[in-house]
Amino acid sequence: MMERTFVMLKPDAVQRGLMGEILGRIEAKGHRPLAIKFMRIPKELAECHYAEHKGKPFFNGLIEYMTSGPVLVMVWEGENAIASMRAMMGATNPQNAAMGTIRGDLAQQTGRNLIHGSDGPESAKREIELFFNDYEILSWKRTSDPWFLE
Ligand code: D4T
Repeated sequence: MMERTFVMLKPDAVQRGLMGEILGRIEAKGHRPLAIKFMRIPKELAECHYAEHKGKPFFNGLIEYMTSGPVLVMVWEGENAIASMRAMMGATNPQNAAMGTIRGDLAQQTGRNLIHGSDGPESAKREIELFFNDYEILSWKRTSDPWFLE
């Protein structure tokens, strides 16, 4: 099924110069970018994005980390894009993430795990709407699309 998912390269990915490496993996997989924005997340937006974790012991540290520098927020479209992105990312704790995944190959700990991807259709919709206006999201096809999906 064709799906859209929200993906964020967190401040450590930007600071470590890993944007190109990670974007390259998503592109090479065959997903299609619909929106890409480089931004600094206001504290209120970070708290809203992670509202489900409010009150947990790691919440304040998480908000501090997510607002500590610029991030790259994106909408990607592709076949089963939500589960596919989660699989490419690997487990939340990089120590448990399989080699070959972004976190397994490139990260060390949960509090510095490089990337966020929506965990289901509802969160994808909610997160896309939280970070993007409709006019920022492009509908387009790539000439290479048929080489990924016939
Ligand atoms: P995100 O949402 O950042 O893609 O991560 P996940 O979807 O993989 O994992 P999550 O929602 O359970 O956690 C959100 C965010 O909180 C940080 N975190 C999480 C943390 O610092 N300590 C913890 O114990 C947990 C569970 C990392 C990701």
